Amino acid sequence: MPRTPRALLLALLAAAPAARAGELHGTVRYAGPERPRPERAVSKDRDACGASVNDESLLVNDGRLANVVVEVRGVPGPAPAPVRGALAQVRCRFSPHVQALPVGSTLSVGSSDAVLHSVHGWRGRSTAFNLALALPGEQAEQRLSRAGLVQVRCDVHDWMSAWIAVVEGPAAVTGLDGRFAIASLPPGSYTLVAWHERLGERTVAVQVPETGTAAVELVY
Ligand SMILES: [Cu+2]
Repeated sequence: MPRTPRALLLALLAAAPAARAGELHGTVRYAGPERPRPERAVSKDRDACGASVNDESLLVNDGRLANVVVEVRGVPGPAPAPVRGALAQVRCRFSPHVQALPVGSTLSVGSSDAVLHSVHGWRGRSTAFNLALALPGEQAEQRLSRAGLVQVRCDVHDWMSAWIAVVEGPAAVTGLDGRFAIASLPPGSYTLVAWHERLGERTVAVQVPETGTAAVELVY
């Protein structure tokens, strides 16, 4: 009996294997001797910035470490699609402090402060970009076309610092609870590379199952 195109399509769909994808989730713990740095007094623009700023370079809650970038290396298939990321400036702090964005993403930068900020991106000692925002509500955009770490500083307020990991693989950043999750990974054996601004890099081998989740724990 000849098949109609619709019946043929349904038969093909039934024969196609379901797309398999697993999820990786984990926790980053902190067992090291380093301690958070104390708050520091603000030396200028106190009306807009406040009297003091807390240090965000080492955030530990109950032994769990925030702001760790985790990236899965060696995943086959297309790289993660570019997205639109955001970097805000509120009371002379960058927010978020750490983020991971795929190569080719666009960073949308905004300020709600009535003071001049520069949004100065550094790759090591080289300037990657430098945007000036002088008015509340002002916006600027920056494309992130190269993989690697970018530190963002403000040339006016030396305490302001943020990090952008421009990544080639699936990635996430740990929250205040030290946890992260990366979904839709094809099954396989990969390397998970973790990076923290003060504590450096750790790598761990991970195995993503055909369905379900793999759990991993990292300790600094
Ligand atoms: Cu500033």
